[in-house]
Formats: sequence, structure tokens, C-alpha cells
Amino acid sequence: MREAAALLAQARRVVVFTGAGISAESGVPTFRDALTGLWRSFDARRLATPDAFRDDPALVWGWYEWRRATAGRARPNAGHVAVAAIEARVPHAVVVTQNVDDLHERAGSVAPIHLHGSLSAPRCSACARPAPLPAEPPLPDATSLSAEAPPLSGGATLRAEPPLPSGTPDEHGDGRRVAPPRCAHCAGPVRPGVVWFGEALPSAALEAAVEAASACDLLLTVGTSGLVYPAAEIPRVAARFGALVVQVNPEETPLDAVADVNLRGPAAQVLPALVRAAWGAADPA
Ligand code: BJW
Ligand code: ZN
Repeated sequence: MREAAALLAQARRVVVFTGAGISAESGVPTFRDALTGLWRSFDARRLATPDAFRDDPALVWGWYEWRRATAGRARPNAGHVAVAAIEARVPHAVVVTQNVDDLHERAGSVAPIHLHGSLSAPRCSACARPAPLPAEPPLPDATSLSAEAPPLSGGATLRAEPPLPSGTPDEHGDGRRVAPPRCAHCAGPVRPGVVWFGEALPSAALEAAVEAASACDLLLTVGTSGLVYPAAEIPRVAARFGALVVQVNPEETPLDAVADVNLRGPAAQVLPALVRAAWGAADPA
């Protein structure tokens, strides 16, 4: 910790690269954690691919509305706040996140780069125009399952459905079929503004992230398994261009091989301690 803090305090250009683990302590589930990860309960092929949306738009839209409700009710944790504190203290700092929640922004980070899009930026699946965000959906519960459930604003409706195959959301609080709103321009189905498997990352975001990684002198990678590409290249690009890489994660990851320092532990504990050790501030905010 002392070594990482000294490196951070001296660095002039820092990239903080984050994944789902930084939001775990806010109650937003990760994807691949052994017991709690989303992909342990849900089948990514049925929910996080363009084919899945084409096959069953209401299933996919409903699941993402549940995710948006969960993220909307979450609060930034001490890890997000510490990231914003790093940004405030380092001359040039860039936050690059794979997360689709807005917890970095809500903790005070300025314009984090979202490599995998956002739950808050739906767009038309046909013409790609941005679509208005429906009112935040209520977290589903058994009582809202009735066929008489009132329509949601934004054109979406809740409907009770027959039982679903395993690996898909069910009626017990993790989403259900909700018909997506229609595009005001072409009437195409509106889709979540996230990047699914097999889709290209937003090119401006990816270019900005690669540029920041290749110019930084320290990259802090936090709460990512480092398994999903091309995002997982970002710490590797930094290392290739000579930056020091510090990793914060309670578990081993493939990025251990790239990291000069591995800080094993949860982000909401390790990051505030790192900020205190680097700058001596008791309160990173
Ligand atoms: C804590 C903690 C705490 C816990 N504190 N830490 C074979 C080889 C290489 C690549 C491929 C391949 N086959 C297919 C591919 C490509 C594919 C890919 O990489 N697949 C791999 C899984 C193998 N990539 C793509 O498809 C990408 N697109 C692409 O390649 O396009 C090519 C193309 C070019 C041009 C035209 C067209 C196409 C797109 C990838 C999109 C990923 N999308 C998702 C879903 C986003 C929407 C949604 O939210 O639903 O993004 S998948 C999911 O994984 C999500 C995440 O951003 C991403 C990364 O996950 P992350 O954040 O690392 O989370 P976890 O759960 O994996 O890890 C959490 C970590 O936190 C763990 O390490 C814990 O220990 C730790 N942790 N608690 C700190 N408290
Ligand atoms: Zn449209």
C-alpha cells in the first residue's frame, strides 16, 4: 500500500480503469463473481447480445429496466468517492469505466469514459436516434405482476407472462418482459444504450481510453476481471507504454501478470486507504 501510494502521489497522468467490482459494495451485482455475479443466474446469450434483443425484445428490455432500477437506487460508495478524490488531486486524471451505471458521475467524477455504454442512454434499434428515458421503473415485486398492472410511462407495459426457461429473468424481482418503447421517429423498438457481446465499442470512447492509457504514468485498475476485450487491453496498453499498473481487487485476475502492485481487497476499503496514504487526507471527499 505504501509503495502504491508513493507512486500515486508522484504521478502526473493517471488513468483509473474500473469494472463492476467497484460498484459491488453499492449493491450493484458484478457479472462473474462466483455466487452473486449476474452471469451465474442469467444467460448472457439470452440477454446481452443483439440476437437476444431481436428474438425477444421485451425480455431483454425488461431485464435492463430491472438493472436500471437497481442501479438508480444504489448510492456511490467510498470507492467511487476516492476515485473522484484522485481526479481532484492529480494534474491529469481520466476515469475509464466498463460500467453502465452512473455511480462515478454521482460521486463527482468529471466525464468518465464509458466503454460499454450506459443504462441511461437508450436509442432506437433501427435508426440509432437517442430515445427518451422512461420514468424509472419500480423494482418488480410479486404484487405488480397482475395482468391489470397499470402501464408504465414511455409506452412500456408490464404484463404477466407464462413461466420462463431457466437463465432468464423471472417474476421474483429480477425483471420480466416489458415491451420496449417505440422510436418517435421511425417506430422501431428502443434498445438499451449498452454494448452487447459482438458489438463494437463506441469508437470515440475507445480511442480516448487508448490515448489516455498510452500517455499515463500510472494506471489504477479496480474491480475488473480483465476478461472482456477490447476493454481489457487498456491496462495492457498502459503497461506497454511504460506506465506503472496498480490493481485493486480481492481476487486474482489475469491482470495480476500486468500489475506492478496488487492490492487485494474491496475497493470501498482499499481506495480510501490509498488516498489517505498518498495525500494524508482523512476524508477523501
Ligand atoms: C471487486 C469487488 C470489490 C468484486 N472491490 N473488486 C475470445 C477471446 C477474446 C475475445 C473474445 C472471444 N470471444 C468473443 C470475444 C469478444 C468479446 C469478449 O471479450 N468475450 C470474452 C468474454 C471472451 N467481446 C466483445 O464481444 C466486445 N465487442 C467486440 O469484440 O466487438 C468486435 C467488433 C468490432 C467491430 C465491429 C463489430 C464487432 C463487446 C464486449 C461487451 C461487453 N458487454 C458487457 C455487458 C454490458 C451491458 C450490461 O451491463 O449488461 O459488459 S459483458 C460484462 O463484462 C459488462 C462488463 O462491462 C464486462 C466486464 O466485466 P467486469 O466489469 O470486469 O466484471 P466481472 O464481473 O467480470 O468482474 C468483477 C471483478 O470485480 C472480479 O474480478 C471481482 O473479483 C472483483 N470484485 N467485488 C473490488 N468489492
Ligand atoms: Zn428510430
